[in-house]
Amino acid sequence: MKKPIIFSGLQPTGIPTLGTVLGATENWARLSAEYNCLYCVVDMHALTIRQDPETLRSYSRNALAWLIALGLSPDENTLYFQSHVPAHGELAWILNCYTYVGELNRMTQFKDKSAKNEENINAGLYTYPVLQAADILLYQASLVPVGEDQRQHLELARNIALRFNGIYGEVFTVPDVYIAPVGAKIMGLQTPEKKMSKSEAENENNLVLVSDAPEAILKKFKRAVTDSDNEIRFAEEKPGISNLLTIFACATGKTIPQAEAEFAGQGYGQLKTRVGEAVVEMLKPYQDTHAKLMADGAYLDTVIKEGAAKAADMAAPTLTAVKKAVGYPMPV
Ligand code: AQP
Repeated sequence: MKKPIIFSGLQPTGIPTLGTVLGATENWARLSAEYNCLYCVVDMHALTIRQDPETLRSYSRNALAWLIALGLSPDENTLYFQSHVPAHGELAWILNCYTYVGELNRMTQFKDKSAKNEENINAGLYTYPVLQAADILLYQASLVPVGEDQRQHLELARNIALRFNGIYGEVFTVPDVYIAPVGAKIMGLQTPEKKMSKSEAENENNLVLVSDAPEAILKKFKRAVTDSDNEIRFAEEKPGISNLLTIFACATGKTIPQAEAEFAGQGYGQLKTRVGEAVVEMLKPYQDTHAKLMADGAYLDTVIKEGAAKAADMAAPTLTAVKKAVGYPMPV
C-alpha cells in the first residue's frame, strides 16, 4: 500500500532555533516511518525579506544539513531546495488566480511581517501563502506538520484546494494540518508572550539557536524571564515559566504534569539551570552530526541532487493535471 504523503518546509533565513526543532522537526522525524515525507528548504519564501545572496546560499545548504542532522535521513525522506523544483513557482502562479485578495488580506503573518519590514512590503510577502499552498498541493500531501504560527496559512491552502476541486474535479488532496500537542509554539526566553523567531535576533538572549555552544545555552536560560511569585506551574498567566516547562518536557520526552512534578518545591534558579542542561544534552548529538555533514561536501551535493530529482518526479503528475484542468494548451 502507498504511504500517505507529508510535506513541510524550513526557511533558510538564519540558523534554525530551538522553536523550529521542538515545534516542527522533532515531529517530522517521528513521522518518517508511517508517511512518504518531503521536507523542503524553502529558499523561494526566504526572498520575501531582502537577503544577501551569499548568506542565503550558505544558510540554505546549512539548513539542509540541519534537516539531516535533526534526524531526517535522506534515505527515508525527500530533502531538497524549493528553487530546484520549478513546479513550485509554476503552480503558485496558477493558484494565485484562484485565491482572493480578501483572503490574503486576513493573513496575520503578512500583517506582522509588514510591520517589521515597512521599507519592503513586497508582493511576494503578500502572496507567500499561495506559494506555500502550491508547495503542499503539488505533492498531494495529506498531512502538513507545522508550528501553531502556520495554522492560518494551512487553512488557506485547504480552501484553495477545495475551490479548485470544486471547479475542476478532484485534482488536489485536501491537506490536514498536524500541530503537536506540546511545543507547537516555543516562546522567546526574554519575551515569552511572543514566538521564538530566528529573525528577531536583536536580543541574542531571546532565542536559542541549534548551533549554540553549551555555555551560551546555559547562559541564555539563566537569563530567561520568569515572574515574581516563585511557583513552578504551567498557567496562562505565567508565560515565562510555562515556556520553560514546555521546553523541558519536549527536550526530555516528558509530559507537562511530569515536568511540573519534577520541579515541585524547587526555585526558579534550579528550573532554569536544569532546562538549559536538558537542551544542551538534546542538541549535542545533532550538533556533532551537523559538523560532520558540513565537512562532507560531496555527500551533501548528492543528497541535494537526488532530492530535487525525486521531488520533481513526484510533482510532475499534479502539475500536468492542473495545466490540463485550467486549459493550458498541452505540449505537442
Ligand atoms: N517558536 C516556534 N515554536 C514552534 N514551532 C516553530 N516553528 C518555527 N518557530 C517555532 C516551526 O518550524 C517550522 C519551520 O519554520 P521556519 O524556520 O521555516 O519559519 P518560521 O515559522 O518563519 O520561523 P522563524 O524562526 O519565525 O523564521 P523567520 O524569523 O525567518 O520568520 C514551521 O513549521 C514553523 O511553524
